[in-house]
Amino acid sequence: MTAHLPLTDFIEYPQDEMLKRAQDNYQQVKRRHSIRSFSDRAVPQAIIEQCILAAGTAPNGANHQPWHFVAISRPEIKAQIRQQAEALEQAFYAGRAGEEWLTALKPLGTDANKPYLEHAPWLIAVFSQKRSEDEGEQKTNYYVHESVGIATGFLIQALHYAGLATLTHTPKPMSFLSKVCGRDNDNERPYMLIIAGYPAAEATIPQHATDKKPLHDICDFL
Ligand code: IYR
Repeated sequence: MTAHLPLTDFIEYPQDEMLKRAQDNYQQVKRRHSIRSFSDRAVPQAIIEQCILAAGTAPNGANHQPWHFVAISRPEIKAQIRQQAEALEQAFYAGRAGEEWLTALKPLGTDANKPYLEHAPWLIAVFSQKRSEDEGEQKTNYYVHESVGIATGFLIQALHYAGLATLTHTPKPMSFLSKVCGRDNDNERPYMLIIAGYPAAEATIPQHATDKKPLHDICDFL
């Protein structure tokens, strides 16, 4: 028999309150927008730590927790990331993306310049792990992509809830992040870079990004 504990921290709400909570949560998450103009105002590490702890509670395969987060605030490391990401993005926007992809990005107004990679106080690199080490033994991880995707979602939500603006960034290829973060090994792959901080005073959101599909387009009830 494996040890099990009683579930003591589940909170039951009356159903009218559940609906209100669900509505409130929707209104809160609706206010999360990807922005591309960050202030250089500092954000205490203690806030980032709590958000990463929240990400680490994500459901995942066999509870192997196949992730690692590298939270970067040092200006010289952010400068390296900006320089290398921009070099890749230049090739992407110069044609590597292909015509269809570039057309899809037009309404967002993005380009190869990524000043926010230096301006924002925090860059959080998320890595996935193929294997975990447990008391010196190597074990295979399961549902790695799903697990790390959920943890990244939790992280974005935690940062938003804390009061920070975010942007997801996936320069292609991302292998340079492994080197910059000192995680260049056979077991770990860079998954995503999350930029977090205060929005710059002039921050905007592309109108295109506010056009969300209605419920009947994204859901069936059977
Ligand atoms: N990584 C590039 C391009 C890009 C791709 C997608 I899909 C986006 O939704 C936004 C941007 C960039 O950051 O500019």
